[in-house]
Amino acid sequence: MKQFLLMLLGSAVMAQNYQPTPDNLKARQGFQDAKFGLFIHWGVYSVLGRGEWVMNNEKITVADYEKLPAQFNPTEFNPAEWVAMAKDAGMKYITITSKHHDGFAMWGTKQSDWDIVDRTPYHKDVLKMLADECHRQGIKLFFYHSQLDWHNTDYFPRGRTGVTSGRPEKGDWYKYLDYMDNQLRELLTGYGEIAGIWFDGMWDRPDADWRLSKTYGMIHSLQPAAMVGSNHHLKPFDGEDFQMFEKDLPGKNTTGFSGKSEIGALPLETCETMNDAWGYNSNDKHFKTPTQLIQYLVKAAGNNANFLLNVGPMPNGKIQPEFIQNLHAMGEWLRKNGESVYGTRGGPVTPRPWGVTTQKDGKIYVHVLDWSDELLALPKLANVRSATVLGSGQNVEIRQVDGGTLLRLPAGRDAVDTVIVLATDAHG
Ligand code: H79
Repeated sequence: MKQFLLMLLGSAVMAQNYQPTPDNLKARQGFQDAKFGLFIHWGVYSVLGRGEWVMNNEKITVADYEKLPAQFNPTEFNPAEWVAMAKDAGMKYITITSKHHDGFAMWGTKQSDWDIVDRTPYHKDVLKMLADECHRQGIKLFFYHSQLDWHNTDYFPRGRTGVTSGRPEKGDWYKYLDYMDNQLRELLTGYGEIAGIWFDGMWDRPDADWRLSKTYGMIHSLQPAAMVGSNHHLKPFDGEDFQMFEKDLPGKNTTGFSGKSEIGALPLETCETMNDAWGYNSNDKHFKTPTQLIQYLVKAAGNNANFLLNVGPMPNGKIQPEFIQNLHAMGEWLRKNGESVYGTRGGPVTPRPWGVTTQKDGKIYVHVLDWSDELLALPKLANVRSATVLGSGQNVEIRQVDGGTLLRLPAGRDAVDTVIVLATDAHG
């Protein structure tokens, strides 16, 4: 009984022992200010051009999948171009797959030879090349890291996926976790300042002992400002610094797996694809339009969340032109309207069918995304001194009425987003 109580006490203490450093708290603010990032899914799967789940979906065995690296030679890869593209789009950080579910390391890991340096004719550490360029151009870099592994034999007992990989029915789980920790240590010691680690795949074995406190503790001790997040589709665990939602705005569950993602108190992020694929899919022409992408960014900001928008580069190292064009269009919009997004937090009016609000520095930005009528009624907003259209500065009539605040919207509505700036007395 006594032992049981001690155990309970132990786990209660363990569950609450993470104290973020001041630098980490500052990084969280900077992260929320940044609002817009580039997600990059790149691995040997790009050779097949059928997405990053191809090994699992097409039941490719490890033995056959191991034939891919020999065909992966991204001689056209130019990290300066990628970073310039992200900056042109108005993105403030990059999150790239260091290892996806296929276990293939996109850097010269010493923990195995299942990596780009040892197995491909390219022989170069693309993460190092990208990290150096990010530091040179002053853009933050996160690593996406899959905890799930379809290649490592010690990922055993296996979970919901990766069961058709032809691996032996035995393995040492804790040896696998050591391997993962050792790989993470390489990433956090050999690549300069890392903004954070974006974990994915825990949902493959929801009941396994993932030894999170050890892994998270190691990351926080190696780089205290680096932010840890995990796409486990649950509410955040102790030791995490941000919370992400895959293909869903916070609180929404259109994917079917965000149902338990209760919104916590940490900085939020939502990620989306430009077509329907994360990893390069040569047949996927289902591109979202620039308007849809901009509106998603605005809605994310109105939901107090960042937007991490994905590209899946081709096996030659280039990014397909459709992606580049749409990213450029987003940058054009942000160069004119970025004030209403960057550095903001979710506004005083929670998201509505007509749009969202954001706020910063004594200003409320009313983003009218879908409203054709002249009058827009908001809940009562006291202390508003003036209302103008962002960009033109055109005056907007505002009237306090019983039970609310009315805006008379300009006749020429912007098809993407009509932004009304309310100057308030409150400074914050
Ligand atoms: O990296 C990208 C995807 O490859 C990865 N996350 C993004 C960022 C991803 N992996 N899986 N999913 C997205 C969808 C997850 C589906 C799930 Fe299930 C539903 C996980 C648990 C329930 C399907 C069914 C997979 C396991 C059981």
